[in-house]
Amino acid sequence: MVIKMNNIDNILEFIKGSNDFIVTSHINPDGDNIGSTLGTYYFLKKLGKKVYYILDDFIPSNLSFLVKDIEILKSTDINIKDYNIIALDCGDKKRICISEDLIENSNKLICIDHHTSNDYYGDLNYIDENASSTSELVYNLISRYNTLHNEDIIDEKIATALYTGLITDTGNFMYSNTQCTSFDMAKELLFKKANKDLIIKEVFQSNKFDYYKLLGESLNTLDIYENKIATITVTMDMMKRNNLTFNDVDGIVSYARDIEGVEVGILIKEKEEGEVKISLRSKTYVDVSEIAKSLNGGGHKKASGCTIYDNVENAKNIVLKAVLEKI
Ligand SMILES: [Mn+2]
Repeated sequence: MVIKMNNIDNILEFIKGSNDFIVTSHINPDGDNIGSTLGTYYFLKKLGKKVYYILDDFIPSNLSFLVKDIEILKSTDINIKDYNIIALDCGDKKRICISEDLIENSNKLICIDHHTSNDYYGDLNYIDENASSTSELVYNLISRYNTLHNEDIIDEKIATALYTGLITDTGNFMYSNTQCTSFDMAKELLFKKANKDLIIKEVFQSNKFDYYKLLGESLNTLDIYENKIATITVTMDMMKRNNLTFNDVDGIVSYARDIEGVEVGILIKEKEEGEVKISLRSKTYVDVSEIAKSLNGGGHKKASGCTIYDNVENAKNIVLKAVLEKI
């Protein structure tokens, strides 16, 4: 039976009765992607389950400290039959970053997510678009387990993973998705020895020199339209020139959004020839998830993305047109 509604207890019940799990997340990993997946990984391990962390993508260098003690596998690394999948932080089934074969042959697909665009694709779902982060949902899930079983599962590793997801998705408690519950969670995780100083140092204070050279180049591409839309463009050539990979270049879009008077910031980032990743950020009133959805992407009201299969110039014109219609 497909349960199309949120039910933490059903998910916990199912986890209790099953043994083998794949945990995974979306392509182009970020802090919440890795934090929520890793938190779930350690949680399941503590319950004595067999768990595989699979992600067919590369971990950005500023987040690799989180996963240095565990093995992240690729879909082609394993050959298992009887297993379930927990997909974390994936707003769309197509964004789950493991092979289609693995998804199709799983017993059950459990979806835990906070994207506005999520259509409840899992067999079991826990989706809350108002949650700060998927890490907060994993925190709720583990807390509920603790309550039901009178246990104390959250240790330093789980706390550090979930704290990373919380602070990266809320922009260090700056964005409007930050709730009272986010601070409750932060407080509890710090009690559990979340390594906050290490997280801040690794995630925010370990940028490469090359990153700043690329940032300088990309700020030179800044354009403003109607005083409300700002674009920044990063091409493959620029990344190559500065020895950076696609996943290492994150966060630049905020420079576009954070300009006075600008409502929508857009980053146009070339992934491959003919494949351009678009990141959209809004400041107050524009719902960028609608714009992303109209271009086959998705996300949150104030942070969304999509991919346009065209050259950089055309991709920029396509996304600009879509944003101008909404502003
Ligand atoms: Mn997230």
